[in-house]
Amino acid sequence: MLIKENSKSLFQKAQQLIPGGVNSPVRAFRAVGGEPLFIESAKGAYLFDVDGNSYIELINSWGPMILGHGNEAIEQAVIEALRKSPSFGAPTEAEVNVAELIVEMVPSIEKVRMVNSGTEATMSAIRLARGFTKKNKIIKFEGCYHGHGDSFLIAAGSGVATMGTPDSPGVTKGTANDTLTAPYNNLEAVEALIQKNKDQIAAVIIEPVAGNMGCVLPQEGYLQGLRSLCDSHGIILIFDEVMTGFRLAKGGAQELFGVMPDLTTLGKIIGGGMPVGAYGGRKEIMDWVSPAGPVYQAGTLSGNPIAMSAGFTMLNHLNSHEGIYSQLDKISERIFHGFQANLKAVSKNYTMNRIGSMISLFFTENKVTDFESAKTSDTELFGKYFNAMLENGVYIAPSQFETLFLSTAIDEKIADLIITANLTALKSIDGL
Ligand code: KE4
Repeated sequence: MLIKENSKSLFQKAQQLIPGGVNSPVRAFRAVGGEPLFIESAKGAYLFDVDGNSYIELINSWGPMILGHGNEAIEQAVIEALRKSPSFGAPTEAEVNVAELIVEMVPSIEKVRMVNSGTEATMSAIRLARGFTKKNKIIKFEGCYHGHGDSFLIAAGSGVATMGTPDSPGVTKGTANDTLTAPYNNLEAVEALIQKNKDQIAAVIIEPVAGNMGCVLPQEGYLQGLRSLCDSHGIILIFDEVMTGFRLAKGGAQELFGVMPDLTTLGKIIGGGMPVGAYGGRKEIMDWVSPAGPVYQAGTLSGNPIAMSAGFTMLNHLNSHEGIYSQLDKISERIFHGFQANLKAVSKNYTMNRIGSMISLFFTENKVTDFESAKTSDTELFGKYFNAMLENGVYIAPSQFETLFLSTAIDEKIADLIITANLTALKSIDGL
C-alpha cells in the first residue's frame, strides 16, 4: 500500500483554500476514487510525490513534457531568460523567433498570435472566425474538449466528461444556442447541421485526433470530408491541435493526415512546460486580429519571455530531431502490443486505440469511434485499474476519457516495466 500521509494532509488543507483542493478538476481523482497525490518533483520518466513514492508517468503534464522531465536545454534557457527579468509586456526577439519556428513547422500557419493557454487559443480562434465570416454559429463534436471557454462547454470531453457534466451551469442559453454539436466521425450529421443552419455557421472546430474522450482516430476520409464541406459552404475549419500539435509529428495531425485547416490552435508542448497557447493560420484571416484588424484579443503575459525561451528550446529540439517521432512510435507500439498480450492473458478483449505516442485502453469490447461508444466503457473498472497501476508504480490519467502521453524518456526497459504493471493491475481487479 502506498504511503500517502503528506498528500493527504496537503489535500485536506488545499480543500479549505481551493475549490475541490485542485486548480484543475480532472486532477482531483474524483472519477477514479481516492485522493490526489501531491507531486514534489520529476526527472526523466519519473514523478516523485511528497511521500517519497516514485512513479513512471504517462500523463507528462497532459502532453507538454514530450521530452520527459528536467530537460537540461530547456532549464538553461529559462534560467538565462529569468536573469533578464521575467516579463516586460513589450515585444521581444524571443517571440519573433518562436513565431518564425511555428510558421516553419506547422504547414497551414502563415501568421500566429501567442496566448497563455489552449483555452485562450480556442476562444480567440472562434471569435476570429465569427468576426471574419460575420456568422455566429459553430459546430463542435461530442466528446471533444477545447478548454473551458463558454462556447465549448457543450457535450464536452476531458474533465467535463469525467465529472459527468458535459454541459456546465453558467453558460447562457444564447451562447449554447450558437454551439451546434455532432457525433465524431459522422459527416452526414455535419451536413445536416449545415443544411439546417444555412449561412449561419462561422466555423467547425475539431480535435483532428480526439484525445479528450480517450484517444479516438478520425476514420478514413473524415477530415478530408470536413475540409470539403467547409470549402463548399464558406465555413472556417479549425483544427484544435493543442494536444496533437508537435506530438503526432512536428507539423501535428495536419501534417500526418495531409488536411489543411484554415486556423490551428496550439498549446501544451508549445510552451515546453510553461503556460503558452497560440492560434494561427492563413494571413488573410489572421490579419483581422487586432491591432492589424478589428477582432480584439490581448494578454498581459502573452509571449512572456520565460515561456518563449522554454517554448523555443522545445520546438527547436523537435524541429531538428525528427527521429523523435519514430522513436516515440516504436515505444508506443511496444506498450500497445504488451497491453494486448496482457488483455489476452486475462481473457479480455478490451479496445485499445493508438496513434503515435497517444494510447487509450477502453474498458469496453466495443470499437471506440466516438463519444457514445467511448461511454460504453466501464468507468468503475477503469477506476480500479487506475489505482492498481498507481500501486504498481505507474501514474496514468485519472479518467477513462483521457489519453496516455508518452515521452522520449521512456525507453524499452521502462516500457517493459509499464507492461508488467499493466498485467499485475489487470489481474488484481476483482470483477474484471
Ligand atoms: P488548456 O486551457 O488546458 O491549456 O487547453 C485546453 C485544451 C484545448 N484543446 C484541447 C484539445 C485540449 O486537450 C485542452 C486541454 N486538455 C486537458 C487534458 N485533456 C487539460 C487537462 C486539464 O484540464 O487539467
